[in-house]
Amino acid sequence: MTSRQISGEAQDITAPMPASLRVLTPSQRADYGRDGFIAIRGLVATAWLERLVAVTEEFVEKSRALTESNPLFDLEPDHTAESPRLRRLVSPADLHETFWEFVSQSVIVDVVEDLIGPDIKYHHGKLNFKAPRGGEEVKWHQDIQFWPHTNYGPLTVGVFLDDVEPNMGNVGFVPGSHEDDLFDQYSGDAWVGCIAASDLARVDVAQAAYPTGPAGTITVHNCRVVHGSAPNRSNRQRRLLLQTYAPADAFAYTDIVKQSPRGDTLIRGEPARWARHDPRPCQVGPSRVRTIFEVQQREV
Ligand SMILES: O=C(O)CCC(=O)C(=O)O
Repeated sequence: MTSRQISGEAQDITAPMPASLRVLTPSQRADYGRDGFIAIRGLVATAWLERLVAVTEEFVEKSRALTESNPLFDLEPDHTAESPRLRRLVSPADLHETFWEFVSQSVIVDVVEDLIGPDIKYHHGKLNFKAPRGGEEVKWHQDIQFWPHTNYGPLTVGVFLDDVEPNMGNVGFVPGSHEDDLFDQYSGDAWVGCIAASDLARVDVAQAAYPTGPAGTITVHNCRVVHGSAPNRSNRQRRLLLQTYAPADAFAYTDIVKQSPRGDTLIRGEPARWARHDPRPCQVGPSRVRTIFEVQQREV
């Protein structure tokens, strides 16, 4: 497998422009098409944020009883009952109706519709934490190799549950990288879930944008965009609710979310009768992986 995978003509990452947009301005939609990501400050209303934070805190309380990670709770090595330090709550929409209502019915689905059209599948989600003065680095990577699909329409919406300033482990996105190579995220036979240093030399990570904003700010990034995040160097926690959606005509090559009851569910519009294929090859990561933190931190 080589890391240069640009054979075949790319398709648009957006659906055809609808007669009217639900949330985005035409220029935000164009920015997404050009850069592969956008950020919208303070989009999610306070009432929603309060509900999301309240259920998040319920899960943090539950984590106090744990001494090691399990399939739902990914813990930092120094997690304790007195001072819980989570890295991730896996698949929150399967665990609480509030999360499911938010990911399947809120304004963020309208944003997704503006970008990928009216027929939408929820693919999977997670709640990533970065504890104060810690949190793990997430190395530069592209998402689609983790959950390959027949086309590159899938995207991920990140919702800030906290006010995010610089140096809080905010995610950096490399503009335009969705149009470049798809990189090999194996190292030999091992799945490492990140881009090799030798390949990174070809990515202009110095140009990465690191959106900040008040709680309720969202980011939307395409599944090919190179992105990553540093540890949280501040004294405040950074909680980021991430959910991935796919146009109905993007079909997953692996059953990676099949263990999730709500994974790969049509949430809006009609099911597709035809799969749409992007001619560019897609690397296929393993069907069963630990979380990105575990995979990347064990990289040799
Ligand atoms: O939580 C973060 O900082 C980044 C997460 C991320 O990029 C991912 O889970 O793919």
